[in-house]
Amino acid sequence: MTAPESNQSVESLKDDIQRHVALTLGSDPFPPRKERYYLGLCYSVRDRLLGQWLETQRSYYDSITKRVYYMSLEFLPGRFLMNYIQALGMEEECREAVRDFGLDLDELLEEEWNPGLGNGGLGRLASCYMDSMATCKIPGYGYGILYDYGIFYQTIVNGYQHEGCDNWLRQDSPWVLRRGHFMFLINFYGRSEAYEDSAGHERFRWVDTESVMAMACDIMVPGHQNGHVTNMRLWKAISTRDFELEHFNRGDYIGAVQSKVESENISKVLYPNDTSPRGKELRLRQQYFFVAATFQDILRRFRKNNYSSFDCFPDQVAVQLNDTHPAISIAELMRILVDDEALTWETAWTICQKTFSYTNHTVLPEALETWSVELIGRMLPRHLQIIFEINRRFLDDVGKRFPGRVDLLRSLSLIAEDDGKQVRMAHLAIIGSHTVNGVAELHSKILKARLFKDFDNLYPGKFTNVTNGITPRRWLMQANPALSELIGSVIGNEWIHDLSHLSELAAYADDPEFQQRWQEVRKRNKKLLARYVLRKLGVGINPATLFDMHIKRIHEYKRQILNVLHVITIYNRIRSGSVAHHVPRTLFFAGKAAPGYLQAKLIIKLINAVGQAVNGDPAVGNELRVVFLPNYCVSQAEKLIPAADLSEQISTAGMEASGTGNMKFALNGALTIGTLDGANIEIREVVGEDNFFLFGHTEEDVHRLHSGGYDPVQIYESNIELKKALDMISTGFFSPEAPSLFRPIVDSLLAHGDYYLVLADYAKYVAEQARVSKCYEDPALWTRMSILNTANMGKFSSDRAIMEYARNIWKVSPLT
Ligand code: GFP
Ligand code: GFP
Repeated sequence: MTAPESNQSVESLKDDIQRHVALTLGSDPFPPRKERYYLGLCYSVRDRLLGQWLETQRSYYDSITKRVYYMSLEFLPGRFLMNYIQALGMEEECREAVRDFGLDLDELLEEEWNPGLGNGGLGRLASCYMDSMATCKIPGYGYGILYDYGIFYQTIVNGYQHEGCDNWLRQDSPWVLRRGHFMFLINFYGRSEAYEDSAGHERFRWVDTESVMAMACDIMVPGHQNGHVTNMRLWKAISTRDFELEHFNRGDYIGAVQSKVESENISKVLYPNDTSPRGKELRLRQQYFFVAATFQDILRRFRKNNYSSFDCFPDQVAVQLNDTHPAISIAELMRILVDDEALTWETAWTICQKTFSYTNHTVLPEALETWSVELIGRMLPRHLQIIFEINRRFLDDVGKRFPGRVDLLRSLSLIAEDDGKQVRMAHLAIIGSHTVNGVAELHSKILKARLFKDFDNLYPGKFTNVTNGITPRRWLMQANPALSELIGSVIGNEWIHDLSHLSELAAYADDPEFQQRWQEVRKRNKKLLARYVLRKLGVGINPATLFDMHIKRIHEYKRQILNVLHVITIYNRIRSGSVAHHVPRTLFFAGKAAPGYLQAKLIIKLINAVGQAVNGDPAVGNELRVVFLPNYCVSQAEKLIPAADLSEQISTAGMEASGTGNMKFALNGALTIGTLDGANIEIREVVGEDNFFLFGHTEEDVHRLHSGGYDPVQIYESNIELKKALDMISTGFFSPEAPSLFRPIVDSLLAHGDYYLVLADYAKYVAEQARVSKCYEDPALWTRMSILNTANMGKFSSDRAIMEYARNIWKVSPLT
């Protein structure tokens, strides 16, 4: 750890904390109060990073380096305070300073609200990547929106999910630096007007627009003890100063103010996913708002370096589109270059294609974004013209290369014609980018072989893979201090910067003394979690049981239902006294269902109903417990994952693009039960077949079964345990007050064809779970497997992923 500099001493920290309590917060420092001292500590830590942040930003200008812009409508950074403290290498000093005031650092940390500015994997990935960009010194920025309301706050009432407002900025955040002087004008609506320029060329301009301002709000993202601090710039919508003329002229003052207030709604709320965004005008406004603001900022920086020509723009700027949410960027950059900068279409297009790259995160058809031509035409009339022109030139080109292939033109077109005219944002992103990547090997293969096959034929080499990664700083060092310390005691701390060093642990996998220390750490983590559950839910759980965790968004493809069927099966076996290899288990579920996704919400109710039946049945005793932890978020994951024995990664093969939760569990020594899906495949490759519980149909099987011949009813009829479990659900065993409550779930499996192949994988899953129990009964074997999981996870560091992006896609090098 770094040696304390003068402002890192305990005494200087203490002075600063009290100074901030008195002079920043205007509070009496005596007696020391937790909430006040928490903020005092935040400001004191922030002070120590700000200098490094400024220095880093200046160094980008000094070295005239190419910069990366990671554009993402979602970020899930988790709490900042401990992350900042560890980045500065000041944990011990902070502990001591607050201890001297009679306070406890771990308690202060709990004061912090989680910024829920994302839905799930995509947003958390963006934050892991920010951490790695800073740690690897890649000159880059994150760009997004500062939502006033993040992902909803979930409570469970009578077993049902309830959604509450997450107004995380209610008390302001010490981490958000509002740049009130830093604003850009963003236009919407109006019309595109043709005119002739002085040379007699036809040109276009966007006129009669409505506008709003985008204000920059910055959050620092520090690298780990390297003095490098990256910026995450999130935009907030602020109304323009001039009143709406129309209202004003009519003397309608309140009307004018109201339309100003409405314009500020743009950055009010994060959209939950899983509900089709189609027709959601505000969502498209958010996308353009953040794109237009970001590009003004990018161009401002580009100009600050005094470039004589835009030809070198792609040598200075790399833009990564995190999914298609920022894909309208492509039309925006074309508009800027052609309309404002008067470049030719061809020059502008070449610059665009050299600037952008696009990451796809899903193959689920309902998640592929489209916007109606009508909506884009109304809100962004000039952009629609540009999109049509991009499409016209593109289809001309395809037509020349493949004459007579009308089917091909239809499948590649930017415009889908079937369901009213729709702009396919993924097609725009593919055509306008130099590189498109999937997020795990299998997923990237599916993109090339199925989803975007025609594009892959057209542009050989454009599609590539970058397997996702997670930051070891947050997901091992910070979340699991006890295990980190144990690891450090045998192999040192280099793994924090280079996760491949974990492989040195393999030598200790069979060492009885090390095994025992490993088990002690795991036991301790389980005890801590049991205490947390007791505090949160008032439910006692036994740390000696196998902790089996399924924590992620609730979605049918993630198959929480398959897990529930296994729970019911075990429950029935216990009741009938026929337990083969049953090891006492505690099942943890956590995750949010999109508010409009009724089936997912019913699954939450079912999990809770099964939990109620199981936990309340005296015949079960301590053999089986089911808990659903409300309001899953980054901080909760940090508490759960270090205490897991078993990680459930059981999506239908081919449907989970990558998964990153799977990596966090394995890194912390949990064993995985999983399908050959997403990054599970690569995890299994590195940890070894013997150290992974595999089951289920492959992606090719799934494809075949979907093409015809799959009969879930026949499986139901022929498997007694399965039939019994399903019958209990459908006849109201778990919902005596409303016997048909869960019928829609059983109907989706039997009457509606079981699209996610739950029944097809049930028997293999239950059998593999029996093998899990059997292995768990042998602590030496289990511990060996657990150590080997952690030891082999080096590949899944987000540092590795970021360096792949940097080298192969962005063509940038780390600052020295
Ligand atoms: C950044 C910071 C500024 C700082 C400069 C240093 O500016 O506060 O003065 O770097 O040159 F925001 P931009 O990179 O945003 O221009
Ligand atoms: C999506 C995919 C995941 C993938 C992440 C990050 O997550 O498989 O790991 O993106 O690439 F589904 P969600 O945002 O949908 O949770």
